[in-house]
Amino acid sequence: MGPDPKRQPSSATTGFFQQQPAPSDLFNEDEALQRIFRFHLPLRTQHSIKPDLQHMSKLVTTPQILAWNADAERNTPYVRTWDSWGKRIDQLITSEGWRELQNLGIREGIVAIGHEKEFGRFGRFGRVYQFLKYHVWCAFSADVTCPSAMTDGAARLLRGQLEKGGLGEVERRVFERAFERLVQRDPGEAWTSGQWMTERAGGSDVRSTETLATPASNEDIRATDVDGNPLGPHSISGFKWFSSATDANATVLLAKEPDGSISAFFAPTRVLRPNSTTPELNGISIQRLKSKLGTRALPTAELVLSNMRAWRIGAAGQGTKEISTILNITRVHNAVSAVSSWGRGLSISRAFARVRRIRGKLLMDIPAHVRTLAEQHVLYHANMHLAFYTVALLGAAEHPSTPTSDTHSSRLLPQASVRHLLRLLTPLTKLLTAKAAIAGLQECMESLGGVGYLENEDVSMNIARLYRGANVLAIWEGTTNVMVDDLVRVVKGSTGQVTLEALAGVVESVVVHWKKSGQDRWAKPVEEAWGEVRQKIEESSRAELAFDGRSVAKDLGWIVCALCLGEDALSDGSPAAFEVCSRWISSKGTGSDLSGRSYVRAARWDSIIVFGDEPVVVR
Ligand code: UCC
Ligand code: FAD
Repeated sequence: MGPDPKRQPSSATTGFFQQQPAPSDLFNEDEALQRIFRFHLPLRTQHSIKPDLQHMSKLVTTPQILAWNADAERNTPYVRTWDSWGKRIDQLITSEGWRELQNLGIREGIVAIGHEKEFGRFGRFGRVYQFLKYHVWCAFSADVTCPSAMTDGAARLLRGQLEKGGLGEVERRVFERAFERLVQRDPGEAWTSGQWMTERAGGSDVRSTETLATPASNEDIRATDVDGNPLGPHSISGFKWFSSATDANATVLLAKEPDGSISAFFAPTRVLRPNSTTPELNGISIQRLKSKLGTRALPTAELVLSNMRAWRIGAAGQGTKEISTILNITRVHNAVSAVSSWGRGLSISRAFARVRRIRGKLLMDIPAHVRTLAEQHVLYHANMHLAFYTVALLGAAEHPSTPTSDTHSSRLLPQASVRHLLRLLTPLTKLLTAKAAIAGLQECMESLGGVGYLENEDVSMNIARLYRGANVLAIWEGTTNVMVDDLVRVVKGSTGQVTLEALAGVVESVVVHWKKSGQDRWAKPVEEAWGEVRQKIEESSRAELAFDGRSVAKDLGWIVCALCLGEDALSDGSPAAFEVCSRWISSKGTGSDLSGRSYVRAARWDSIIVFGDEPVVVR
């Protein structure tokens, strides 16, 4: 049908239409990501993995992937509780988009890269590779990255149990098979895992867990898991208040022992009853799905457990300690999710500024607009470094035999200290990146004006969706104050002094390097701030420190980001990287330009930070 001839043309149908912004692919365009890639990886690894990162970066914005994202967001999950014959089935229905994206993540090795032997040649760099790819993927994944994070954590936990040894033969077989499936790249074979900790009485405080584990009775002994392995000897009954991996094939969960202590358990979610070839739920029923602000494609449920058969993981009563292996992995995923969503938001902001005109000028030529973006980019660079420093520490801690001396980041990774630094930085990074990304995505929305607030059908341009989703990053996997509490647990715990010494060693070695390179203006404030925060930590009681913990976390985060930004800038002498580092340090982490340069010069630097184009003038 052509236009209605009776209708008069009006400005609703003619006149100005905004040219659509076109963000280019993230891996090539995101300067912070590019710098991280070069900073944390030796050249030979860069060459090996670059084609895969470029492939992923192009793939995520292809029409098919965007359509799956739109489908997953539009067709949210629901539960078919009963079948037509009145039988309770609790069938979780997810969209095609969700399932396809989950399969894509599996095929692309989003979990596997961190574990698989093929990538053993990357040693400690496997984790950096994994999370660079994850960064490119996350904003286009409709949050299938949530189950993949928990799957990664579960794989790490089971691998640790297998390495430790001491398992019974059947248990070992079950854990080995589960591990193989969790790190699979074939979606037909792969498993995802959940992490069921939270109950009504407490998510932060899991000591109030009510779900109970008792020895299983003999009558169920003949049921098996889907691989024909026997089920575990524990029977778990109770209620889980939040489960985000409701479609998972397995789960790691907490339950109370008869003596009241808390243990961790592993269970398949589906089992085969005797004489049946149709898998059934392993004593799980879905009470309802949660209605949420964001992460709408993700099926988060309340689960009733009734005689769920499970294997205990580790020693009885050590559940919190055992499951913290998962927490420490998922918190790293959380941090990279935060910077990934924010990075995508900024790429949309940049693209919009290139096409939107105000008073006849492109936004990218309006200094006040670019100044706001420049401030955001400084914060983003700093938080990217924080996230990927933690990732690099994770890789180094998991591969103690691979040397840490062949990258630009080596001063930050003294082999003997990586374990302690990782333990300290994991909660710190989780809490700071989540908060920064939420605030940052708000700025990204605002930078697009009214369009930024819209639930754009084209998910590649929908910042509102990213913003809604990001808000959970400060809540799940431990709230901000719980991360502060964990930080205090580390610095005031039995290895607190060793940890502070480890960080002191890095500060000292970096500061010496900076002074030798003529960067006293960075060295002095960082040295001073470290001295003050260390004194505060050492002189405060645990309670005092927890009370004022957010400010301690902020100070520590500022120092760590400064160390990374400075080392990175010195690695290649990039003027833009020098400027970012100087702004971070002089503004005490607000990202503002306090150089007092003339308006024209300052605006030129803002533009370089946001849009690149290095100037001839150096330092
Ligand atoms: O939210 C969830 C899933 C959401 C979806 C996942 C998405 C992933 C991101 C991807 C984005 C797309 S699952 C639920 C998450 N729940 C939490 O994070 C719980 C928050 N609460 C805590 O973190 C608490 O700090 C607890 C529960 C871990 C600690 O409680 P307690 O009972 O007070 O613990 P204790 O007694 O202080 O610690 C018990 C032991 C101690 O060791 P020992 O006995 O040797 O002294 C602690 O040092 O556990 C040790 N421990 C740890 N060890 C505690 N936390 C840790 C840790 N993080 N690392 C190592
Ligand atoms: P509470 O623990 O009651 O916290 C309430 C407030 O008290 C918070 O502000 C908190 O910061 C504060 N607080 C608590 N302890 C301290 C302290 N020591 N010091 C200072 N302040 C403190 N859980 C799972 O187990 N598996 C899942 O798959 C899962 N998926 C989720 C998905 C979504 C979308 C959401 C929103 C949550 C999910 N959760 C899941 C639950 C999540 O991990 C918890 O909500 C979170 O850990 C907080 O626990 P809570 O809700 O009981 O809040």
